[in-house]
Amino acid sequence: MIENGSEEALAEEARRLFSGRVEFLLSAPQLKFLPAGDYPEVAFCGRSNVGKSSLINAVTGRKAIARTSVTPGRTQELNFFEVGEPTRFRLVDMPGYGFAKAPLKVVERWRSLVRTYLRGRAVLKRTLVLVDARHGLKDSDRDMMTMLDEAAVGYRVVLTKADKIKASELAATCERTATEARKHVAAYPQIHVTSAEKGAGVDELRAAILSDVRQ
Ligand SMILES: Nc1nc2c(ncn2[C@@H]2O[C@H](COP(=O)(O)OP(=O)(O)OP(=O)(O)O)[C@@H](O)[C@H]2O)c(=O)[nH]1
Ligand SMILES: [Mg+2]
Repeated sequence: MIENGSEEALAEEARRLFSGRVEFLLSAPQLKFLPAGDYPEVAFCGRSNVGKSSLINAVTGRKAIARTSVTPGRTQELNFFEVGEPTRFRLVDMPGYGFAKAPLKVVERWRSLVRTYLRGRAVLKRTLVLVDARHGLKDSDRDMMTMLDEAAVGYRVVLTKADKIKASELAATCERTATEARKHVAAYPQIHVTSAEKGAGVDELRAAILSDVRQ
C-alpha cells in the first residue's frame, strides 16, 4: 500500500516526526499573509467546534499548540504549524464553518478566506474534513466536500469526539458517512474515527498525514 516500506515503518516515522520539532509558524487573517508555499501542507477544516484545533494538538502530542475553546468560532485565521527539523511539512488549522451565531459579515470573510485557500494552494496535499461523530454529515459539510471535489483537492473525512457516543452508534454513523463519501470523487473511501480526548485513531491519522505529504 505504501511506497517506501511497510505500514509499520510509516507509523514509526510519523510517530518520530511528530514527537520532534512542531512549531507554530504564523496566523494569517487574510490571504496576503499566507506563508510562501515552500512545503507540503495538510489542512484541518470542518464546522465550528468540531474539534479541529484539539485534533491538531492530539496529532502533534502538544497540549495547546493550537488554541481550543468551548465557544464556537475560536479559530478565526489560518494558523500554520511546521513539523520536522528541517521542516518536512505544515499543518493548517482553519476557521470553522456553519457557525450560525457569528455576524454574517464575519462568516462571509472566513468563508471566502477558507475557500480561496483550499481552491488555490498548490502545496496543499490533502484536506481533512472533520465531522462530529455524534451528528454525522451536515449540509455545510456536504457543501465543503462538493467544493473540494470541484477543486480536485483530495480529502479524508475524519469523525471527531468518538468518545462521546456509544460504539454501536459510532459504527452506524461511520457506515453512513462512508456510504456518502463514496459518492464524492475527491473523498477517500476510508473514514477515520478519532478522539482527541482519548487518543483513539490518532496514530493512524499521523501515518496518513505523512503518507499524504510524501506524495
Ligand atoms: N469529548 C471530547 N471533546 C472534544 C474532542 N475534541 C474536541 N473536543 C472539545 O470540543 C470543543 C471544541 O474544540 P476545538 O478544538 O476548539 O474545536 P474547533 O473545531 O477548533 O473550533 P473553532 O476553532 O471554533 O472552529 C472543546 O471544548 C474541546 O475540548 C474529543 O475528541 N472529545
Ligand atoms: Mg479551532
